[in-house]
Amino acid sequence: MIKIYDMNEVRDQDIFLRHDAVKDVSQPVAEIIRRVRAEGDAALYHYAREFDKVELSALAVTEQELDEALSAEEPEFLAVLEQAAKNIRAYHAKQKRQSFIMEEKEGVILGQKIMPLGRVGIYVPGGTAAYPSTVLMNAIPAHIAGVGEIVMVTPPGKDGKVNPAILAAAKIAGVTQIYKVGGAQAIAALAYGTESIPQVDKIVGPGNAYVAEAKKQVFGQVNIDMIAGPSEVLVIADGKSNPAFVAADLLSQAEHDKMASAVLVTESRELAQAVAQELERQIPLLEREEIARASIDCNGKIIVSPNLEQAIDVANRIAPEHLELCVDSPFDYLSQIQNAGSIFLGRWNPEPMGDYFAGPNHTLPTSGTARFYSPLSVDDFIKKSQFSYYTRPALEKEYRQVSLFAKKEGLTAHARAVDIRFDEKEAGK
Ligand code: HSO
Ligand code: ZN
Repeated sequence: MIKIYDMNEVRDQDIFLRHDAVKDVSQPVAEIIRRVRAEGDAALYHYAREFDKVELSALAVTEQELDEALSAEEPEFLAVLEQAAKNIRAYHAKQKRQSFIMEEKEGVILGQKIMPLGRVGIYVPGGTAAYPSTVLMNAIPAHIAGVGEIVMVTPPGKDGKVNPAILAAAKIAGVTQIYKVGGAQAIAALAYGTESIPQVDKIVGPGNAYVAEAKKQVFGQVNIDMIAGPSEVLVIADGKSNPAFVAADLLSQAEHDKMASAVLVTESRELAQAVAQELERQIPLLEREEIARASIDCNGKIIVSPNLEQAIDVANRIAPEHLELCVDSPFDYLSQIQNAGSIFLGRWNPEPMGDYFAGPNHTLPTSGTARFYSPLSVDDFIKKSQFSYYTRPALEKEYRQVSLFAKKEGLTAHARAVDIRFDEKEAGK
């Protein structure tokens, strides 16, 4: 049963589960990366045998397999995927940045140009965490940024096939290549390239402890997105809230993982008690009862706060991945929220709307990292170059200042590169 606390009984750092106790897999991961670098595809076939228990004849998913997957899916589900993709595209299209060029001084042109990354890798977990929604959320921003090649990797099942819903989502989202490889070996393949799998510039997407560790180890060779921890939701609800709705929202995150944290902060002790009872009523109705039960009992909390302002202060201090504001006039509080990955405003906006459909991304900073990380966005798939241009008269106006600056740093070759252009003796050469 979930526990109810008074605000002063819980420390901020204990509100969400801390997961610094994850087991250290750096050694086996380093060995997998070494072997993929040394042996390429042969290592990938080897690990498919060892970890996925499958003898693959090829790593790439063929067009035919893709078409088969699409025709295997229910038209009704495909229509939902299409609509979700449309909403996600419309939202992310707003994130596109413009290059700029400025000429504020005569003869000086300065600018910044925005370019898509050339090739990105998207990791999609297998098994029960194989979410087509995550394919949409990772691939669509890349596509909108203009990334030319979007390479997806995902572990095959024992039958050598990839979950058809994942393939359908990949097709809709604009993924360009798909390979049947998972785990740390997939990350190594994307980072260094093999005979079949092209090297990418950035790897995004969630994964288990091995995948997360592999991403850390290849960082620098390639870029990576953030390292995701277990899901978290903080629901702030006033006394008018429907306890059944609040309990359902908490459970929607609790069912992800035994390590997930679902926490309610409310000013109403009555609501606190009613939600606790609702959780007991609803947990047995769930297909993933065991996971939700473990998450709620171990990491779930209900905290009674003296008022809404203090509830918002808690949110800002712990920086939740998801923050629900189940109150009247939720927009009144928006400006007070400083730290949260995704903010769900109002009583009719349960968190799963964001997981699947509304449009904003569901790849979000966890474990307090919303203090400095942002949701996955088009920005993750672009890079910038800057440029500058000077005419001779423009340089003539400024070179003395640059020369002085350079000499102050003791860098006389720097000074010389500007001075020499206006030295009559040198200019005549
Ligand atoms: N809530 C998860 C994303 C997800 N939910 C995928 C359902 N499918 C990320 O925080
Ligand atoms: Zn979810």
